[in-house]
Amino acid sequence: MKLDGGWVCRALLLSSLVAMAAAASMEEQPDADMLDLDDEELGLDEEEMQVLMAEDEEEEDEATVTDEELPEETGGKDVTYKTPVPTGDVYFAETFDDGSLSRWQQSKTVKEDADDDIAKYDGKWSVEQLKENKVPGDLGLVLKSRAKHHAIAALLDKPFVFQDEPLVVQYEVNFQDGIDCGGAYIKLLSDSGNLNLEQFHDRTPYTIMFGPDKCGEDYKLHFIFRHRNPLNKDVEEKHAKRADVDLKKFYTDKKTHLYTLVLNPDNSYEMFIDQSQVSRGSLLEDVVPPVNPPKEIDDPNDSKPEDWDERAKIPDPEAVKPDDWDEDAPVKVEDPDALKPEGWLDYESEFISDPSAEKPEDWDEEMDGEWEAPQIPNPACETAPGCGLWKRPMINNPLYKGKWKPALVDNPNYQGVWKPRKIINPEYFEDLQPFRMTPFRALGLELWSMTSDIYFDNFIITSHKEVADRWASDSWGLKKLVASANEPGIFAQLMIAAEERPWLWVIYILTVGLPVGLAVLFCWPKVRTDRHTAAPAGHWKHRDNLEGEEEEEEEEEGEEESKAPERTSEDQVGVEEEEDTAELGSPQTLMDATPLIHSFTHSFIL
Ligand SMILES: [Ca+2]
Repeated sequence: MKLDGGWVCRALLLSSLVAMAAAASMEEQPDADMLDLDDEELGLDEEEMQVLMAEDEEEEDEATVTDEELPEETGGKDVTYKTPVPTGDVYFAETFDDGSLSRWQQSKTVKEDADDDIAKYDGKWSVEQLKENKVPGDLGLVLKSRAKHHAIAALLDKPFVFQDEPLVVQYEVNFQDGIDCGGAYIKLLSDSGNLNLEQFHDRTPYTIMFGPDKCGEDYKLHFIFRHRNPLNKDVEEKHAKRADVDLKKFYTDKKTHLYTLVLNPDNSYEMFIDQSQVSRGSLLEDVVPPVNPPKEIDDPNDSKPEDWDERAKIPDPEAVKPDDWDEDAPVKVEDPDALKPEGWLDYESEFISDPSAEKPEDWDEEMDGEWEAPQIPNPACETAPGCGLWKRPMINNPLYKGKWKPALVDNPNYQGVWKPRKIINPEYFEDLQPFRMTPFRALGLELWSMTSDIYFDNFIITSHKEVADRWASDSWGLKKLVASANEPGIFAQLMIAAEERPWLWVIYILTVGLPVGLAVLFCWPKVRTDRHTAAPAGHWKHRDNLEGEEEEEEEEEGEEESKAPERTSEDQVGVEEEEDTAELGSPQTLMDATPLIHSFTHSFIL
């Protein structure tokens, strides 16, 4: 028993130390990640590193202050921001870093079918820095109003025409105040000839709608395109299937996320968040409703014939009710085996007239009728199994069969479930190139939100994914770097997590607290014994010779204490040397080295 206790003690101490060491190493992890990010994602030449300072003095001051704070924020790494420049051909690129909306047009119209007080597109837009994890010099477009309609749009450098080149659309969104109910999607406005950005509203024809949207607990990443029916020229919205990942974290963590849509001339599409693919599919197969209608449809003029037999099974016409089948046999019958309990009082009534009752004095027999005493339970029955006429209890009738029904057999005339015949769909067409959508020539945001301060930045429209990727590493990559550097350590994260989910404390206590607690529980009595032993070395030596019962040990403790002073310091040294030599020997001697472990733990804590 003593031996087991010692090992348990050591195991607990060891597990506690491992847990502490693991926590310590995890705490170092964010720094390591940050450094990796720094090296990989900055990717900027020294010559390129210039701080873009805002033009007016106020902004300049702000940028300077933030810049001074930045080394601390980024763990000592100096992050220098330069407005990104597209590294290839683009249709549109916008950083907002010049602080103006000069190329953007705010809508001056009203939303159709909306209440008068909110119909106007009067939601405010602003160009400003992120509220948290600022990158000095980096500005973005911010939706500023709650519960208002916002609409703003900008013309592309040149219209995008869907031919043989892919379409890559990318931008950043940060729900700085979270998102209650609202969208952060963009619309690529169709090149309709009469496109007027001042009149941009919810019905303005668009070619593609793409981006995050959220209401209630429904987190969406829209990719909708408007397809023109080549026969009747009707336009219909086609919705891509839902993303394969849980989107909630992207919309609620108040970080800047990067949304990318890639459409290819082979009709494949891909969606990325933070450069990780979250959905892919085909415009021909993975959108609802499908681009191409079915070749055949049910004939609307066909109807089921009256004599169509859809019964797969029918009652067996050959079956005959067996002669001994008694449909009238009752469900329950009296139990013929029941016996009247002994002592049953056949001639006593269950209730009798109350003998103590008296006719009230004011009883008027003419008015009230003849007086009768009230009925009470018969006292004679209280001690008997029963009174009055004994009846047999009812049981299930073993002869009961109920109504006879013939068994079901396969219907020889079964014709299957009726379906209308198919005819060629008069509206059938086959568009094998849904990628070739209506050209677009403006990018617009037409949004309603119950939460303000939605931040947008770094819109880019190009045909080259690598251009968008490079653009992202020069812009969003820096935002990510700063945000990562400002991440709380693992300890703080655990505390934050526990604030939201108090049950996590149970896990923490089990993983760290319990081993420590048990270690103290198991080891404490030994420590106390060790401490009040005057000559530890002699004591260890003595205990080596013990076979192990605690009672014996306690009994002999007094003797040890009286013997101990007789030992010389040299004796003790000699014994200690012996102990050191023997320390790696048997488990017993290992157990006896507990003070060493205590000493080690003590110095670790210090
Ligand atoms: Ca920017």
